[in-house]
Amino acid sequence: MSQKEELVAQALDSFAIELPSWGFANTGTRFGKYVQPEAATSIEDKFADAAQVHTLTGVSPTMAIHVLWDLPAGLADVPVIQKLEKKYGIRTGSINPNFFERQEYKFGSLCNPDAGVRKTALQHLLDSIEIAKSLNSRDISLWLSDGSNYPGTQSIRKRIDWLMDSLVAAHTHLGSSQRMLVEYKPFEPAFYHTDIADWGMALLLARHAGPQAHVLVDTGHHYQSQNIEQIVVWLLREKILGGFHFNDRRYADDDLTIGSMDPYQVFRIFHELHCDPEGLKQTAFMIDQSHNLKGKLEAMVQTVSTAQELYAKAAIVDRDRLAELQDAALIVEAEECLREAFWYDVRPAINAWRRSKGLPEDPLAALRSSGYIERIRAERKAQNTNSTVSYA
Ligand code: PSV
Ligand code: MN
Repeated sequence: MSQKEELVAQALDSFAIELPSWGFANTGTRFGKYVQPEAATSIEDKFADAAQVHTLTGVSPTMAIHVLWDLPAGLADVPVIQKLEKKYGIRTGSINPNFFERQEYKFGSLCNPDAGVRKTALQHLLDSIEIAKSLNSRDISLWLSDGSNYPGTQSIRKRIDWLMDSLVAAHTHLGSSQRMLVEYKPFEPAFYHTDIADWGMALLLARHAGPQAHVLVDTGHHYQSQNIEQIVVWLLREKILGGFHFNDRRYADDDLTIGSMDPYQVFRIFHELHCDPEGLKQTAFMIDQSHNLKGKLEAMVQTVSTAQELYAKAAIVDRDRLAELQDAALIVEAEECLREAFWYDVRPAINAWRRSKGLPEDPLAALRSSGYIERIRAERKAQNTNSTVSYA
């Protein structure tokens, strides 16, 4: 094995990426809904689909769960999930409370000016922590749609205090090995201000909440051309990076497959993570994509494979040499050193790694020839054509 092949194999051995339950169900855009007959229609379907992706890729043993969508009865649904975990060999990953679908949340959840609504939202967060405890889930991943659409309509200042208070209160309920991940997003659905708009706000909130709170970076939640790897470096340096929601974007939160627009960006993020092995160990990789045009399973398999490729490329950067070149300000050589890893074709080494694990060399082709999609299409078709579409 060449040194590069060894580095690729080593990197892949410790790489895992979490699948989102919402990525398997039918979802819509604001304008149209294109129903996929094979989409998951129940939490059991989602577990089955996640298991299929994991069988083909070997690196996605956990599935993130959205509380309201997947556990409509809350804690009472935990035994259902536990049964499915056993049946399909997939563990529950991060628990995502839902702060945006109740009618009361029109003007916010944890930041709502109405103390009663804030209490309801906090209770939901505490229930989600209990759900996570019963399912042995480490991460409770928070994304709020809170914000406002027009200047002057809400007190940004008061809302910070309300949010801080809730996060501090919730933090005291975390189990000793649990984490609270704080996700930021600059806009949508709120268009004037969102209460956690960027990584600075998420960082301050997490710091204030307590030592088990970390920042979650969703790659789609940045302004155009923002340098995400620089944010990653800062968060790593502050030991507060908790994880990623991976997707790609061209305009905003487009939910495109990872690296489909800018693979070099994802490579640079992974490179910065490889530069900090301790930080890397603490960082959860999760997919946050919901596809309307691509087949849902195909998109997931494509995403997992692409993530592996970009992670492996970043693993073979000659970091010692790069550091020397940077220190000597040999800028062309330094840039070429980084680019050399990016352009190196890691696919043969990944194929060899897959062979050694008894996995198909081409998971996408294996999915297509497995007959799985045809089977679920036949089984779920009737229900999908009659069902309503949920949004994600
Ligand atoms: C919001 O855009 C978000 O990124 C949050 O992580 C949600 O939980 C997820 O998408 C829902 O699709
Ligand atoms: Mn997200």
